Amino acid sequence: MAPSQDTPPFAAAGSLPELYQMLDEVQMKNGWNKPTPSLYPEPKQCFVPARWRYEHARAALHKAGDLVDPKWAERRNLIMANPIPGNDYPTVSTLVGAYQMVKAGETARSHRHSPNAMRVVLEAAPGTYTIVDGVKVPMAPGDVLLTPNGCWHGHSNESSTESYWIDFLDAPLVQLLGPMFFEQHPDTLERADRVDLASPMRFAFTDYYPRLLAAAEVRAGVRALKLGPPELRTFDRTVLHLQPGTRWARPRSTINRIYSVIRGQGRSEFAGIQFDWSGGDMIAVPSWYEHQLVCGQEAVLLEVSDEPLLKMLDWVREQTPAEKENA
Ligand code: GTQ
Repeated sequence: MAPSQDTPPFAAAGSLPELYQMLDEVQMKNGWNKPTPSLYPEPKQCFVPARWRYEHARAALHKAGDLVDPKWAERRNLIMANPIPGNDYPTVSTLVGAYQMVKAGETARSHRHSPNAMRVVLEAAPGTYTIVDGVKVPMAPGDVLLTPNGCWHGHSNESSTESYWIDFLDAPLVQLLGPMFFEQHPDTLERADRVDLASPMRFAFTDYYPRLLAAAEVRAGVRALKLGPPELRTFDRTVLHLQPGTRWARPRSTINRIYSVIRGQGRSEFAGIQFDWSGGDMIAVPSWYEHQLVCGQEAVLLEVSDEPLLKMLDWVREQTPAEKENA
């Protein structure tokens, strides 16, 4: 093939640096001398373990109640951005967690988006609802609610006290892959005439908690109950009951996790750092961090993880004891 006029004079390159310079002209990079390898022996730890205090979020959101009006703000929420330089959004690579508050008598307008969302309720008096596709779904403390990809959802606090909860979304994954869509509801707050106590979008605390306590299998002092169906394709939810005196070691895993504390208190221990936690706190455990869950008295945690996504792709892997030994 005869070189055309816009082919750099590769044949005349006298050295590799000269070749690289010519490659620049045609927007190509050599793959044999990359400054950072594209493939590496095990997962990088790009994100760090972190803990956020509900006490801090609550006080900040209470003040934001004076300063942030849902007439102009889409949501009154606080993002638990993983504390690595330059990051302002993901909590772990695929997921984001946020605290949200809706004042007594207030609504947060309806919208729909391609990210899947889920909430766990921290404080809400009767009369607090998420409106999902035109149906009022009650929000009570400990309840877990789903708003899958494309479902209209808004919030309405018809009680006389502030309602607080945690939102989980797979928006960081959607940002990475590209298929982001977001739309406001034409009616601002979607009309809803019906309350559905048995909505499939709601895992009521009063329903799952007794089932969790009755779970037959106890591993290292921990009972686990996966909530669903319905399921989301990208992340799942498991409630954990930690018996008094639990010390549960979880190996390095490719799964990204966010824990939130439903009841009780305890500690998450990582190599080099540990975080105490109590009701409403959030803990990020990005992929490939070994950790231990420790509690003196009993505790209930909600574990949110991207395991379904990784499973779908055949990328779930844990470090084995032998691999740990040789590391
Ligand atoms: O309440 O619908 O924290 O759509 C982020 C996106 C909350 C919500 C967030 C959302 C919501």
